[in-house]
Amino acid sequence: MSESSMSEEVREVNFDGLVGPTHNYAGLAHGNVASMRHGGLTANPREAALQGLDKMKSLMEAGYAQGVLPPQQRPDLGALRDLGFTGDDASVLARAAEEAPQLLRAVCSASSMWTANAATVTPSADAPDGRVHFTAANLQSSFHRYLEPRTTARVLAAMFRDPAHFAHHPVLPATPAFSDEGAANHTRLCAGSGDNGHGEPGVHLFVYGRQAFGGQHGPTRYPARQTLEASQAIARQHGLSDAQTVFAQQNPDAIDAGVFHNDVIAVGNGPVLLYHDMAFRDETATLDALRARMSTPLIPVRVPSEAVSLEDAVSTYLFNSQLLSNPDGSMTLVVPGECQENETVWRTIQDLLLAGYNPISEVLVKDVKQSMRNGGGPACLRLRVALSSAERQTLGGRVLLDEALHGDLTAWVERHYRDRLAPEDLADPQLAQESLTALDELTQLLGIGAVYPFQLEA
Ligand code: SUG
Repeated sequence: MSESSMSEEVREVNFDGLVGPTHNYAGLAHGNVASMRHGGLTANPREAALQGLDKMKSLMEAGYAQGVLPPQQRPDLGALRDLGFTGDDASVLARAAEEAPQLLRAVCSASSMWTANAATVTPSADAPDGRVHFTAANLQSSFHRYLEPRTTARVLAAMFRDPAHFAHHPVLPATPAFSDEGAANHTRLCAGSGDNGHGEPGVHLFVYGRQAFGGQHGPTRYPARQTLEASQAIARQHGLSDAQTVFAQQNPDAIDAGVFHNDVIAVGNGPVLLYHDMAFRDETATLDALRARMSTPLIPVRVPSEAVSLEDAVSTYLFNSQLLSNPDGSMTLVVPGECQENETVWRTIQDLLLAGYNPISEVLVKDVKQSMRNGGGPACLRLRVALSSAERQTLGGRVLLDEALHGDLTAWVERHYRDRLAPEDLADPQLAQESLTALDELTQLLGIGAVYPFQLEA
């Protein structure tokens, strides 16, 4: 097979996280303005899951390859037991609610829906051994998210299971020096656009918030979640060379304004980097380093603070959009509804992005409000995995969305999910039971085998 026909087969698949049945607003994420603001509200898990499925369906119908990742087992009663709560499930829940309500909220979080934080992925086109490489993120910077990686790694191994095509690396040590939040701080740029674009060799931009060992100062108000040392370790695990990587520090002032991941202030696709002028500590050096490594011209689409303030960027999540390649070389930007509700941001989309000299030619607006209230926009909800058709064919389970799977998942949500979940409902043993029943059925529906602790212990 010629090189070009091989690369033609490569497509980016966006694996969206299915929102779990315990979706709630617990105010757990320090430095994530939306999460801090909405803690204590009553959530609607059913609506959240359906909003996610609706986004997936409309992108699938528009011709983009769409996959799904299952949610996690919540409440995580094993985590409560590890912390000294004993007795049957109902007693563990009751005691946690009484003595440590913040822990109960953490073990109920449906935060695995934000699959941009699930892992960092290197496509086979860039890896020396020609395989797709995965490192599940340790998410050690918050307790509720630290609970995710073990199940995430099992799910990824179940889906990407053929060792001839897929390599899975150990989660980095869960300690502050190697704090890792996955693909939310990793952008792969490459020459190509259009259908075969993702098969071209890529340059990997790793954005870190702080350096564990030395380095320049980080943010002072809110935590920096990604370290340089973590990003470097992932690049090493995946076999990426200096010529393929750029490590850039995030602007600490942006983190202090609520930009807790790089994907809240920048998004890239093909040769395009859409970013806010406050994204990087050293904008010029970052762009120069990318240009020096890319084989075709970088197309920077810079949004200045005068057009969109940092505050508007954070409240509308303009940069947490999905930037998707179309067969004709153009690109579509999938923005959250909040962008349309903000006049300045909407005008910038029309005047600067759509009318500008760049491949972005269309904007799609998706309502993911249930997720947005916890600080998760369209781009947070998906993990990008560029896969050749051979790699797609070896996927385990029924995880690529088609009409039938969408229908089955929608019916599953409607059968099992509550439409109202307040903080005081989290101690309800019935909710824990409902959740296990739903997840057991889901693994059968997806055909991915036993991935949850309750299935493995059985
Ligand atoms: O880690 N929110 C998530 C949002 C993650 C968004 N992901 C990306 N930007 N890629 C977080 O801050 C809030 C949960 C709560 O408060 O109930 C939360 O975990």
